[in-house]
Amino acid sequence: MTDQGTATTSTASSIRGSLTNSGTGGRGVAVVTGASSGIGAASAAALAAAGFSVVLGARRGDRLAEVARRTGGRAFVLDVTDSDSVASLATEVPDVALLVACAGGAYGVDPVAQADAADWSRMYEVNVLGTQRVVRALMPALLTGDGGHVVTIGSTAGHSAYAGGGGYCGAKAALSSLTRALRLELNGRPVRVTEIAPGMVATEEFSLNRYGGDRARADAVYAGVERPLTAGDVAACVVFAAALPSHVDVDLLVVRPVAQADNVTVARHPLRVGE
Ligand code: 8X3
Repeated sequence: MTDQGTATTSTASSIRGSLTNSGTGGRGVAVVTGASSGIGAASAAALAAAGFSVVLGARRGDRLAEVARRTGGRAFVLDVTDSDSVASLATEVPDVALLVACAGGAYGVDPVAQADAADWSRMYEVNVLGTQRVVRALMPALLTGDGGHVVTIGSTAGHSAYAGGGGYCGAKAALSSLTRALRLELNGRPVRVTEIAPGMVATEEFSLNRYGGDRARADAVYAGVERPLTAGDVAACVVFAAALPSHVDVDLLVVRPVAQADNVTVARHPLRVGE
């Protein structure tokens, strides 16, 4: 059973005792970080619809509460860059079936020789260290009961670099390495480890954040592209990997819109049909 329509925002006590795998009767508890928008919010909604009891984590409490209200999950104000915040989440979810580590983002498109190291630090801090903190804190809960599943939201940027992507590609490559190392370290334990690596996804914030709020440059990323991926498309991949039998581990799922052949080969016109 999911708790549709009973969303609450919590920094601590209100979800205690209510979110355990044994208590939900459905697919168990799914924790989604970065859940206040984009792929995280869409994943929370899709997982709730698929029968998970969803805990949504993100920094922006108001926005998070609104998403939780829509999806029927529980909101937990979470900053993955803050170890205390992550530790406090861990005390609230003793049994976790699924962790979707979605908190992340891109900041800047400057070439390596001109980039601001602060942007790179921020990307590494959220995408990589934030994921590591959450995985570490929730691992006991993931190993409880029948075991669990860690899904990291990587990027095609983590698998092939492009000009202007040095910082982001590096951070997502590190996230991919973290994910693969984790799978090796957990071999012999009942925990699946999956990286989902999307290409071009049009969300409300990703490119806007990357271009420092410059709407025109953010929109230009998707100009002319027939149907970039949506957050919901990626969420469907999360549900696909999670819903497979528990002995089936999707190691890496790379997903792009049809109009994108690789990171830099993008058709910016309607797809041609016929001869
Ligand atoms: C987003 C894909 O191509 O903008 O993770 O780096 S890309």
